[in-house]
Amino acid sequence: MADKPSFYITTPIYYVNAKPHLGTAYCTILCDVMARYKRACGYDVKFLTGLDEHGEKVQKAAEEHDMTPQQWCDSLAPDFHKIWETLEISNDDFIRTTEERQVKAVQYLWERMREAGYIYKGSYDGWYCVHEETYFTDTQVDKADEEHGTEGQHLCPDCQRPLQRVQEESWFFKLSEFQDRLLALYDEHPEFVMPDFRMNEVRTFVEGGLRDISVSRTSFDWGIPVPFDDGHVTYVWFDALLNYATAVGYGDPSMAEEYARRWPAQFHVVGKDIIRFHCVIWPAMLMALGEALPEHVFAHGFLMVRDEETGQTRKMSKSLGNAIAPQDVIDLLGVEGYRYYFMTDCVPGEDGGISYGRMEQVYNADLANSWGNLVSRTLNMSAKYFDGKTPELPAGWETLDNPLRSIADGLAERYGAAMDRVAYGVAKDEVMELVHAANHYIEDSAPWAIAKDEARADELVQVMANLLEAIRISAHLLTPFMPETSAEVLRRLSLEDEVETDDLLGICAWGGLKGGVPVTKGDALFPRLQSDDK
Ligand code: ME8
Repeated sequence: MADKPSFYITTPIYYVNAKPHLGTAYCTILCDVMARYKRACGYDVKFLTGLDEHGEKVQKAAEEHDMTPQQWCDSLAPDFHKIWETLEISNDDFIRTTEERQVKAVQYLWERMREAGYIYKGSYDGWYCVHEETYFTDTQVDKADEEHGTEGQHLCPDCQRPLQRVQEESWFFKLSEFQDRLLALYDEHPEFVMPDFRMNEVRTFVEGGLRDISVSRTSFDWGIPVPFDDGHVTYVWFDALLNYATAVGYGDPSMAEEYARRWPAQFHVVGKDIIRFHCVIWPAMLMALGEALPEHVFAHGFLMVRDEETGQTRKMSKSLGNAIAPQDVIDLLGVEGYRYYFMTDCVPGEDGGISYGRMEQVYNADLANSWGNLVSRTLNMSAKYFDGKTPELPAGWETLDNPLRSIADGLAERYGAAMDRVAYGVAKDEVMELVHAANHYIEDSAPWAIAKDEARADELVQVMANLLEAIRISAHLLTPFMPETSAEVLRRLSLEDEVETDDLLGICAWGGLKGGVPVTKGDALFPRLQSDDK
């Protein structure tokens, strides 16, 4: 492992105040696809997800359920583990901020911050939104009140829920000292914020001036104690952001080697709602600590529900009655169809308009009619014409020109370039070009006609080999999206030893098919959906 380059990718740690939903699943699958792709490219991947368990919001939710905050967190954590397992999430670690490792790391952070002189004690007087766990200034609140016409009631600029006035003694982090260094970071590393259009938002915010932020609370106690000040607990974001470093051993001498190898992270994937925390506060915290900065923060858009009649999109919410539960989508599309739809039909950086109609359309067109159909027709023909096997392959079969080989040449590289910039839809289009071409090739070459003519036996071998090889390569490239069906396709071609690869480029070179080995026809991979199935 140690000789492979490290690739460290993280999801946000989700609040335990609610069960996992389509949005949290979207972000987690997005990371999973990248993690699987990078593993297949030979990286030693660490993929982290977890739960954000402290803060007032969690404390309140626990009180409402007559539980202690820890009991409340413990009661919800299994739901996350369960849904991630169902959705084939291949995370290597799962952090909960109530774990000992996080408590120790946060307390270490406090000591380092104090030594470095980047915190001081003061008093906070301003607005707080418990739902967003975010502070707001009078100016921000006034502006939002004006915009939303809230008639004297002060509402959260982000979520429009009523705000609290907070007046308490607090420790502050000197964020204001980092404006220049943050702007220099954005100039020198424009790829720090992805996609690039999100950078403007971050830059404008920082250019507007930064205030020191309150990083401890005294009015409730569900948080990590500040080690040198009784009665103060850590502000939930000051705690939460550190999880990414904790999980690779920040502040733990017994993990020094791991930390040196893993940190900084290559990718923090987050929703667009929390980029300020990740692109402003987090790098400033790391600068204060003298730690390296993550390479990329990728901000994905929000899932919006598209009304099939009007075509309009709206935020998904329980109160609007348009919320879709992950299980509803799994019931309709299966897990792999679910992953494929969200990862290839929603553009990761933008808001995605989702609808059941579109899900069904994508599933039927791409998976049932194209990919599934290609596999089933080709494997059936191979089994029929070659006695349950793939054809014996004559030397040099892979050197002959044909329309599929010309698409497959350089395909893994084109696909990889798209995957690296999280353009999953573009990567999928590259693979689907080969799949569609293979379906056309079946029609054009009509193997059933060739099979009737003994004089054309060599031609039949070549045509079937080309088709099977196109399937083998497509299965590999679709693996990050649909790991189980791809593995199944490879097994049906007696290529089980290829399922786990760390040389995606090498394995996708034209000509890797095994000749004369059993093929399994198997059930349809993606049975066609009829509209009334949902
Ligand atoms: O913010 N569409 O946790 P959170 C797409 N604990 N993604 C969505 C979404 C939607 N409609 N709704 C939520 C927190 N998400 C903090 C994070 S990290 C150190 C601390 C996803 O449970 C999206 O990725 O509110 C968003 O950023 C995340 O869930 C917020 O999860």
